[in-house]
Parts: sequence; C-alpha cells; structure tokens
Amino acid sequence: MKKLGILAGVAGVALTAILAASTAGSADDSKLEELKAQGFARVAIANEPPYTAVAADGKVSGAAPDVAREIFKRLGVNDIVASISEYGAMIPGLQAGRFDVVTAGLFMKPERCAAVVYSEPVLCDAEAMLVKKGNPKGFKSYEDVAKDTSATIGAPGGGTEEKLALTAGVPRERVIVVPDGQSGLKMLQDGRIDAYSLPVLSINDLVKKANDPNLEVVAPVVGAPVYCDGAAFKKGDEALRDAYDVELAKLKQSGEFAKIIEPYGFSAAAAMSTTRDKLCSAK
Ligand code: 6CS
Repeated sequence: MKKLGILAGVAGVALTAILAASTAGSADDSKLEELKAQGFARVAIANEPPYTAVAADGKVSGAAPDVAREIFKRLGVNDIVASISEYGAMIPGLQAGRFDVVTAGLFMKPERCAAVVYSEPVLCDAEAMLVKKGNPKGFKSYEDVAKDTSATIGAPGGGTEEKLALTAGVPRERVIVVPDGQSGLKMLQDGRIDAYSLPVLSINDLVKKANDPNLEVVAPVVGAPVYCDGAAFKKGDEALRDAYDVELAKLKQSGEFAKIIEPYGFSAAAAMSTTRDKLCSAK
C-alpha cells in the first residue's frame, strides 16, 4: 500500500508540474492575446525627439514608437497609444500596469534590467551637455561639473544623466531635475543652470530647433558610456517580450529596422553590434 502511495504522490507532483507549465504557458500568451483584443498597446514615452515625439495634433512619432508600432502591427496589435511620463516614473508605471511597454529610449542598465524585461537593443547613443557658447566653465565630463563648486547641471528626473552626474560627485543640490527639453534649454539660456545633459541626438535636436547662436554642445561627455535602450516589458510578460524580439530580429535582418531608425539619426549597426545580455551586465 505504501509503495502505491509513493507512486501516486510522484504522479501527482508530475501532473501538477505539467498543469503549472501549461497554465504558465497560456498565462504568458494571454498578454499578447489581451493586447490583440484591446486593439492597441499602451506605451510610455517621454516626448524627447528624436527618441519620442508628440505633435500638436497628438500624433506620436520618434524612433522608439515607430519601431514599436511596426512590431506590434506584425504581432496583430493594430496600434499604440502613448502616455508621456518622466523617465523615473516609467518603470513604476509599467509595474503598476499603467503601460503595457516602455518605448522611450529607456537605456538598459543593470538596475533597470533587474526591474523589467527588456527586448534586444533598439536605439544607441552617447551622452552630451548643452552649455553656453565658448563652454565658459570648460566642461568635458560630469566630474568637471562636480569639481566646480558653483556649477549646476540640469537632467531628467530618474534619468541616466542625473545618475551619472550624482555618481560623478555632483552634490544633489547642484543636479537640477528638468521636466523636458524645452525647459532645460530655457533654463540654460536664462543662466539658471550651467549645463543641460541629455543623449547626443536629443541635445542636437534641441539646438537645431532653438536657432540660438549662444549655445554649444559638448559631445560625447568624456567618461560616460554609450547606452542602448530596448522596449521594456513588465516582469511576467517574458513571452510577449520574446514575441517582440522575434519580430525585431526580422526587422533587423531585412534592413527595415535601419529604414525606420536611421532617418532619425540612430545607427542600426550600433544596436545590432550588441545584445541585451551584454548591456544588462555592463559594469
Ligand atoms: O534612459 C534614460 O534614462 C535616458 N534616455 C533618454 C533617451 N533620454 C534621457 C534619459 O535620462
């Protein structure tokens, strides 16, 4: 009787495992099915051209949403609906279910890779600083800002540049959180900050549109890494992320990926030369 009991126990465990696996499998697939039924994916963006942009008529563009829109279409999700968010609020918003995915140039870094599930790389860029013409304080690095005890630097809240400045030793009170590019530009022009830091392509876009001869771009910021973003999904949505990656790989292989992102100034080769695993384990 005892032997029979043990066999029944083993069978029960096996059956539970099989059911759990199949349930988990169906639970994973349900997110994509849910988005298909919903007819759109809710994406978080920052409205920081050329990564992401919202026109006056509400039209969403930018390299990240354009890639996402194309991939979701191929997955049977007809459109994307974007919400503007501060970088520091994107991951909490994703985890709280306010967005289905972050497609905003949210750079892959170990601490973020621990909190979400990223796709393979999409947009890569170095860091830049916008300063007054002539770079009067001679900034080349975030450490230079730290050494100048009177200097202040603007950066997005919860963003990479804020973290880089703090890590380089700029005291909290000299790192000014700036909500968006236009505000950062104005604060620099008004002399309320001595530098404004964003990725190179974002700063270049601001300068091109500002048409102000009294501005200068310091790029790349010495000592700052080149970062790449990926689409960021909620933990538990690995199957959706995997399906996204299959379509992203096809786009990269066919040359369509380059056609989408390179007109914005991004390099397809840069994104294809690295991987999520490498970026998430970078020191
Ligand atoms: O991932 C980030 O934190 C940074 N990414 C972009 C595209 N702009 C600024 C932000 O800090």
